[in-house]
Amino acid sequence: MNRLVVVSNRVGTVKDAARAGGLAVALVEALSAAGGLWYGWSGETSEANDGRLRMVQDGDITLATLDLTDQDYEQYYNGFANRTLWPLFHYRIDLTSFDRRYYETYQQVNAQFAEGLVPLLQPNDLIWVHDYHFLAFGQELRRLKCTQPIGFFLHIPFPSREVFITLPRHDKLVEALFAYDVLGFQTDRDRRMFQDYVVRELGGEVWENKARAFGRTIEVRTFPIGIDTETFVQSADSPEAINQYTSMREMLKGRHQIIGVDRLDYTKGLPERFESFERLLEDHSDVHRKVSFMQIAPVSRTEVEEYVDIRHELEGASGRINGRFAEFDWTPLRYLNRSFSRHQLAGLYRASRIGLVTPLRDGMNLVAKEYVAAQDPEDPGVLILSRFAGAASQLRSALIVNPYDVKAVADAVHEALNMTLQERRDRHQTMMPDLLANNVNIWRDNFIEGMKSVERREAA
Ligand code: ADQ
Repeated sequence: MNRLVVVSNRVGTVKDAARAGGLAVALVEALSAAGGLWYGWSGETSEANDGRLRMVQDGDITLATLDLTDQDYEQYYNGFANRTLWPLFHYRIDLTSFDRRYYETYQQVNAQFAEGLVPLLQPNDLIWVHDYHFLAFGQELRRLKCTQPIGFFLHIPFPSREVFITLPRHDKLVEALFAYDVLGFQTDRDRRMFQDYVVRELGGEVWENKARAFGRTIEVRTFPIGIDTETFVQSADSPEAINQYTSMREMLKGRHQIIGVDRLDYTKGLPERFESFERLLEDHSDVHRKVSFMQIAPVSRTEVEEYVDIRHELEGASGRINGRFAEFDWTPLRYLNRSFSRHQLAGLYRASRIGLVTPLRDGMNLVAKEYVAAQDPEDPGVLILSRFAGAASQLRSALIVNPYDVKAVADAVHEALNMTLQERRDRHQTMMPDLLANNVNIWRDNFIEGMKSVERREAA
C-alpha cells in the first residue's frame, strides 16, 4: 500500500482555503478522503529559518510545515512565484518582474524544502508536488537520492512558447520539470504548449503522452481538476445554505442576481467584468431595477503592488457604476471583499440567476463548477464562462464569452436573463453528468494511478 505525500506551498484547512484559493480547496478535498502526509509552507515567516518542522495530525492527514524567512517570503513567494511566474504564465509579460535574485532564492527555497521532506519519506511513498511555487522541487529531491515516483501538477496555465521564452533561464526550469515522472496539466491546450516548447525550443521528442529531453522520458498528461461535486450539491441543501438563500431572495425582492466569486486577482478579469455590467445597464434599460450584480472578491497577495492597484481600480469602478445608475431603492452593484463558508457560498450561488465567470486566463476555475453544482435542477441559473478558463473545455453548455469583448459579455448577460426555463434546464442537465463523473476524487485517483504505473514499469 502506497502512502500519498502531497507537497504544496500552502498547507491548510478548508477554513483558510478561500484566501489560499482553489488549490487549497481542491487539496483539502482530495486528501480528506485518501489521508497521507501534506507538506509545505506554514504560512508563517521568521527572521531566521532554523529548519524546524511543525507537525500536526488532522484526522488521517499529517500536516508538516516549515516557516520561510522574511527574505525568502519576499523573494521567493512574493518575488519569483507571484511577481514572475504567476503573471508570466497568465500571459501578463507587462506585469512580470525579471529579477535575478528572485530566481536564485526560488531555487534555494525549493532545495531547502526538499531537504526538509527527505527524513519524513518512506520507501513506498508516492510524492505529488503541486504548482508553480515548486517547479524545481523534484529535481532537488533527485539530487538527494530520492527514488520514489514523483509527480507534478500545474494548477495554472502553461503559456505559449513565445511568452515562456521571455523568462531568462526558461530552459533550466524545464530541465527541472524533467526530473518528475509524471507531469500533469489542466487542459490539453496546456499540455500541447509544453510539448511544443520541448520540440521547438529543446529539440526534444514528444509522442502520445510522453516527452523526451535531457536524457529522460517522462509522462505528460492532462488531468482536469474537479470539485467535490456530490458534497457541493448537498451543501446547497444544507440549513446554512438555505438560510443564506432565503435572506438573499428576500433582499432581492424578485430581482435577478448576477454573482461573481473570485480571489481579488488581475487574472480574473474583474475590471472588464464591471465594465460589461455597466455596458449592460447602458445598452439594456429594460433590466434597470430588475437585476443586481454581487461581486465577492476576498483580497489576496496584498504585498504585491499590482494587487493593491486592482483593488483601487475596482473600488473606483463600483462607486462610478452605482453613482450613475442607483436609485433610492436599487443598488445595481454590490462589491464585497469578505469570505464565506462553503455552505453559504452554495446558498448564494443558488440564489443567483447568473454565474459570471470571466477570467482573462485561468488554469481551470473551480467557481464555474461550484456555481453549476449548486443550482436547483428544476430552476437552474445560467453560467457565463470565459473561453480562456480551462473549465471552458469541459463546461461547453455554458454561454462561452470572450472577456475582453465588453459588449459581447453584456449581451450574454442579457440573453441569460431572458433565457427560457427549458433552455436553462437543458444546459444544466448537459453539464452535471460531467461534473459528477470528473470530480476531485477521480482527478486525484487518475493522477495517483499515473504515478503507480511508472512505479510498476520501473519495477518490471
Ligand atoms: P484560484 O485562482 O484561486 O485557483 P479558483 O479555481 O476559482 O481560482 O478557486 C477559488 C476557490 O476559492 C473556489 O473554490 C472558491 O469557492 C473559493 N473562494 C473564492 N472566493 C471565496 C470567498 N469569498 N469565500 C469563500 N470561498 C471563496 C488556482 C488556479 C485555478 C484552478 C485552481 C485549482 O488559478 O485556475 O482552478 O487553482 O486547480
